[in-house]
Amino acid sequence: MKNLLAPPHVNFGLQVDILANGLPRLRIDEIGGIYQRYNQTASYVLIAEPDLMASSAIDVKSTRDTDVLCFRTSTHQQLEFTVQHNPLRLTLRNTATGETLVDINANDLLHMEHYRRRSDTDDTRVEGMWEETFNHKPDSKPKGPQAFSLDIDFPSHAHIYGIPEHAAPLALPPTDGTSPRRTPYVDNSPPYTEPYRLYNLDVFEYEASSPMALYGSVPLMHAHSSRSSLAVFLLSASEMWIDVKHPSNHSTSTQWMGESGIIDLFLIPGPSVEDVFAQYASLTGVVQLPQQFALGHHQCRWNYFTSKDMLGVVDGFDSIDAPVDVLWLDIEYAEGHKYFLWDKRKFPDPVDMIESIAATGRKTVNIIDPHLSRDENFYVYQEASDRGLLVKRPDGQSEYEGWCWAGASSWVDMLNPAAWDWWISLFSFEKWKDSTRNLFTWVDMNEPTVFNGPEITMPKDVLFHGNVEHRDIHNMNGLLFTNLTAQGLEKRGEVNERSFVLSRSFFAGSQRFGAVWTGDNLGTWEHLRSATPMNLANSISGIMLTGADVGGFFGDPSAQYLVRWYQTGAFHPFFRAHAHIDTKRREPHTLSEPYRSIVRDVLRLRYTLLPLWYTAFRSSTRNGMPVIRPQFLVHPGDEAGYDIDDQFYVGAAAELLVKPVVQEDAQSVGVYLGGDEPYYDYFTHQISFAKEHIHRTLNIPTQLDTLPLFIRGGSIIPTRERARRSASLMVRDPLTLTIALDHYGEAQGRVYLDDGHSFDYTRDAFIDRNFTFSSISSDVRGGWALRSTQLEPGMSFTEGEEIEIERIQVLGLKEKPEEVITSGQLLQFTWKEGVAASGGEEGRASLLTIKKPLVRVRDDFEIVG
Ligand code: NBV
Repeated sequence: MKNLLAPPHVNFGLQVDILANGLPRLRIDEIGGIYQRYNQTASYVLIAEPDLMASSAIDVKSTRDTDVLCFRTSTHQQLEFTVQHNPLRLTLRNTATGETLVDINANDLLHMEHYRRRSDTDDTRVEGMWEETFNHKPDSKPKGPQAFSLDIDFPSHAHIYGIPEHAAPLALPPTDGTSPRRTPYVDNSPPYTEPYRLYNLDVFEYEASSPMALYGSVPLMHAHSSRSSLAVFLLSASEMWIDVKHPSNHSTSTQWMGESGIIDLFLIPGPSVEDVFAQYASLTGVVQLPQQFALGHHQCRWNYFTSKDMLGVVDGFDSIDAPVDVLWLDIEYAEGHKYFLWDKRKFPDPVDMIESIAATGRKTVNIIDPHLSRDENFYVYQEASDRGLLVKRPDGQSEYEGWCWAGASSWVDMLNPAAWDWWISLFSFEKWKDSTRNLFTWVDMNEPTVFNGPEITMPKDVLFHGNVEHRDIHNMNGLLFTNLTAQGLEKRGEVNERSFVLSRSFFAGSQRFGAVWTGDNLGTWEHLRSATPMNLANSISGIMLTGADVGGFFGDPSAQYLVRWYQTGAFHPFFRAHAHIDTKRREPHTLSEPYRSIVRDVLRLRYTLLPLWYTAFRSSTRNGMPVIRPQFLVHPGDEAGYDIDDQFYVGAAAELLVKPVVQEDAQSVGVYLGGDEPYYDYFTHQISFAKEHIHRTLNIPTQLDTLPLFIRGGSIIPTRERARRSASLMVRDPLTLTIALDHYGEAQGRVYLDDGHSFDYTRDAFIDRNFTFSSISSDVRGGWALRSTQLEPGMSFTEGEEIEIERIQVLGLKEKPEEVITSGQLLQFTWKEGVAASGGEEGRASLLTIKKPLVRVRDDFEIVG
C-alpha cells in the first residue's frame, strides 16, 4: 500500500483479519521502516489474542482493483468487507439490507507519517517535526513525525456516542462549529469547534461542557439508528483527536488522528445494541463482579486527619441511622506523602483503626498515588530503584524525576515485567504490615500527574521498558497501574477476596479491575448536570462501575444542592461523596433538617435497591450490558429518545427509570416515557404511560424530597426493605419482590445472590433465580401464577439457603384474587383497589400484598391466585 504523502520507497501494509465472531480487524503499519511502530497496546487491553474465523468460512472474491470478503457473524449478520485498492477505500456492508455500515477513507484522510532520519530530509524546516515545546517544556521527538489519520464515515447513522472521557452530552455534538441537535445542558454553551481529545490528563477545574481531554479515554464509538447499532474501536493508547460532523441528517463523518503507534481498528457490527456490547466485551472483557460493599455508599474527604476523626465519621452515620460501607483516606494519611507509610502521629495503630471500622461492618480505603518520593529511606522507592524498575529519562539511563505531592518523585515502569510481581508483593500482609483484608485501594494521579511536566503530565519522550516512549502508551498508563494494584489486593494472603480499586485514569478494559470516577468536578449545577451524561458515556464504553464526586469536589454548595446530588449519585453505579481539603465538612450528619433526613432516606433507598444493583452487575459479567442505560439502549427504535441523556434506566433489564433533578429550585421536571409500557411511580404506585398524540412527557412536581423514580411495567424487582448500617450486614436479609405488571398483566425478573465478597461464586456458590408472573387461565376472572425457577445452576451457596422472600407485592392486577395459594397452602394477603395495568387507564395502581409467602429464594415455587 502506498501513501501519497510518503516518498515512493516507503511501504505500508494493511492486514485484514476477520475474527471468529465476525468482527473485522484492520491493522495498518509501516513495512520495513527505520523503527517498528508501537504495536503492543492490544496485549495489555484485550483479554486474549482473538481467534480468527476459519478461512473456509470466508468467501473471497478478488479482482484487479478490489478484494471482497463475505462472511457471517455469530449474530447471523451477512457482511461484506470490501478493500478497494486505488484509491484505497474500505467498506463494511450488510448484504441483506444493502446498508453500508462503515466507510473508511471515503474522504482520503487515511495517512501515516513514515519514519525518516533527520539527516536524510530537509523536513527540519517544518516546525514541530523534530522537537516541540509545550509551555516551554521540550519534547525531543527522537523518532520524528509518526502520526496517523483516518476518516471513518457512518453513511446510515446520524447518532454517535462514546469516546469518553469528556464533559459533553452523551449524543456527541459535532465539532465543526455547527449547533448540536439538543439544547446543551450548560447554559449558553457554544458549539464545539475543537476535536474530542483523548489524552489522559489531570485538568484543574474542568469545563462542564467541552471536548477537551480529561482523566480517562476509551477509543470506542457507537453509531446508532432505528435500523441498527454498531461501533468502531481504534485501539491506540497514544494521544488521539476525533472530529465529528454530519454531512446529512442521516449520516456522520469522523476523522481520527493519533500521535504514534500502529492503526489497530476493530469494526463491531452489531446489529442490535445487545450484540454490540457482547462483541465489545469479547475483546476487552466484562466488568469485575464488585464486592457488595463497593455498591454501597462511600464517604470520602480530603482529608480525615486522624484515626479519631475517621471513627467519628462512622459514629456520625450511626447517630442518624444512615448507611455507609466505606470510609476513605486521602493523601494526608501518608507520612510525607510516601504511600504505604502511615503517618503514625495521626494514625498510631492503623490496623486497630481499620479493624474497629470493620467491626461496624465497614471497610477502609486509602490512597496510593503512583509517584514515589525519591527519598533513599523510603523502602518502596529504594526497592524500585535498586531493581531498575523506574521510568527513565530520554537518555534511557537515569531515573526520570518529576514533582508531585511528595516533592521530587519517580514513577514505576509498568511495562517492565519485573515490576509486576514486585508491585503485587507490596500489598502482601507480610510486607505491608499496616494493612488488613478490610483495607482497599484508591489509585489517583495515575494519568500520571506530574506537577512540573507538560500539561501536568509526564513528558512524551521519557522511556519505559524496551525503549518504549511514554507517548506510545500514555493513555493506558492508568490501566496498567490499576491492573497490578487489583492483582496485589487479590493475591495478598490466602484470603479469597475480590479486590476493590478506584482509579482516576482509565482506558479500554479498565472495567476488569475496578471502579472509576469523573475526577475533580465543581460544586456547581452545571457540573451536577454533566455527571449523568459522563457516567452514561463511561457505561456504554464498558466502564460499568463509574461515579462522580457526590456534592462536587470543589466549593461549599448549598444544602439543596447536596440533596439533589445525593438523589442523583444514589443512581450512579459507584456512589461516593467526596470534597476538597478547603471545603467545609458536609457529611450527612452535619447537615441541618430537613436536609439530613432527606439525604438519609436517599441513602437507605440505595441500600434497599442493592439486590437489584448486584443482580445487574452479575448480569453484566455475562452479557457486557451496562448497569445504567441511556434511552437509546432501552428503546433502540425510538428516534425521539436518541439525544436524551438526563434520565436513564437502572438494572439488568432496565427495570427502573430515574430522572435526577438537576436545576436549582426546580418546581417540576418532564420525564420522557419511551415505548408504550406502563411506568409505576416507585413511591406512589401511580401508573403513567405514553399516550400516543397526548403526551410522551410526564410532568412531575419536584419538592426537595421528591425523586422521579419509576418501575417499568413488566418488571419484577428484588429489594431488601430494611436498610442496615452497611451492605455486608444485609447479605442474609429476606427479600421483597415488587411485581409491576405490563399491559398484558405479565412481568418477569431476576435475582442473583452470593456471599458478596469472595470468589466462591465462580465455584457455584450462588443463587440465580428467574421469576415470571403470567396468566394461567383464559377465563374472565384471569387467574395468574408467579413462578420461580433456577436460571443458572449454582446450588452450593449454603449461607444463602435460608434467605426468605418476606413479601410480594403485585402492582396493577385487574382483580382481587379470591385466594392465593402456594403448595396447597393458603397465603394471607391484603388488597388495595386501584387501576389495572391492562386497562389503559392512568391512576394509582391496585396493590396486592402477600405478607408472608412462606418461600425461600433458593426454592422453585409457584404461587397462584
Ligand atoms: O489527593 C488529593 C486529591 C483528591 O482528593 C482528588 O479526588 C483527586 O482527584 N487529588 C486529586 C489531588 C489534588 C487535587 C487538587
